[in-house]
Amino acid sequence: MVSLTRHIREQQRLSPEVVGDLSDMMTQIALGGKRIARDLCRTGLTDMIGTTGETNVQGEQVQKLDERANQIFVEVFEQSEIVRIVVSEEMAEPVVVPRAARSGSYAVFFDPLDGSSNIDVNAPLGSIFSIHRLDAAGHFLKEGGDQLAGGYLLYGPGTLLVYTCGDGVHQFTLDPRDNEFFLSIANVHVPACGAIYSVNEGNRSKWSADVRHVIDSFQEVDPKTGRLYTARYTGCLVADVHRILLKGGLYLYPGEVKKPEGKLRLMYEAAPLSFVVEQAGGIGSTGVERIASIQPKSPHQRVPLIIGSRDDVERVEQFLSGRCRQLDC
Ligand code: AHM
Ligand code: MG
Repeated sequence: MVSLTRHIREQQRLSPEVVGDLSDMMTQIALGGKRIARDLCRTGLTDMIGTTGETNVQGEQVQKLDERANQIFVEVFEQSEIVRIVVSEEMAEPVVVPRAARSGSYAVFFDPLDGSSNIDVNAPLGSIFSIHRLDAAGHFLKEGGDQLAGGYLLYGPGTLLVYTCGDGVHQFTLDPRDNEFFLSIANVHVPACGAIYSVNEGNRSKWSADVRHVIDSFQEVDPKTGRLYTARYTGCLVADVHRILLKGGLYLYPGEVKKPEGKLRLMYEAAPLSFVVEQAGGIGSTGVERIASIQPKSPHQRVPLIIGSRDDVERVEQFLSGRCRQLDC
């Protein structure tokens, strides 16, 4: 049994000093995940269902559990002497951690509870994290390709932690008997193509003709291969992308005619999930450019996301970027 701590300590690609820092930060993230998982186990028995009455920086209703999960992560990072900046979906402004205001050399971005519409119905939820090193000037808004580590927790029937620090993707499972994460899949590889597509088809009337054409193509039998896709959509990005990571296929949250930037956030949704999927051999794209090379302009910036198996995403990219007007090329 390989614990998360031991796995990080054995990372060869990073310097011993960075390995020590990463181990500390991942221990804190794992602690936050354990606390959230424990709260979620008691859904319906506490007064944590429903909204707080507040609206967050995204203009979305804040659920009580969104607020609780955010508080849990902020508390675990308040103990840190190395994380200087914390950015969360639930907080309008980046927060400076007092203990690390001078010494800290990292910024952590997180979505404390992803898939909030699933809270009331006991369906899967996630937490997403992304770690960047600050540069000499203390800048923390960097492109996805600059991440030191990224990953997510998935709260389903079991609790999983999936992370990469640029040397493959590794899945850990929380063993409730020991309250410890143990390695359950090393070096995850996303199949080069798959037969699952994951998109909210209720948004069809908001899409451009090109996006509609792409989605329609999943409902046709591929004349060359005979492949027919099947649809899966949970409403939780982490759960849907995790399925794609293990089984292949693609997840799409495209831009809309009146909202070309789409819904999902670059720094704590699209970039860390793209880091994971690309480390597993897949692609994270907006449809016209790779997520990893986008220069962020603001902490809560949104981007369209098309992510998953290499061949499936490339096929869509080639069509949407105008490089090929045939979807089967
Ligand atoms: P959230 O972080 O506020 O929960 O929003 C992100 C979620 C994703 O988990 C999910 O894929 C998507 O939004 C669902 O949006 P929609 O209901 O528009 O399909
Ligand atoms: Mg989210």
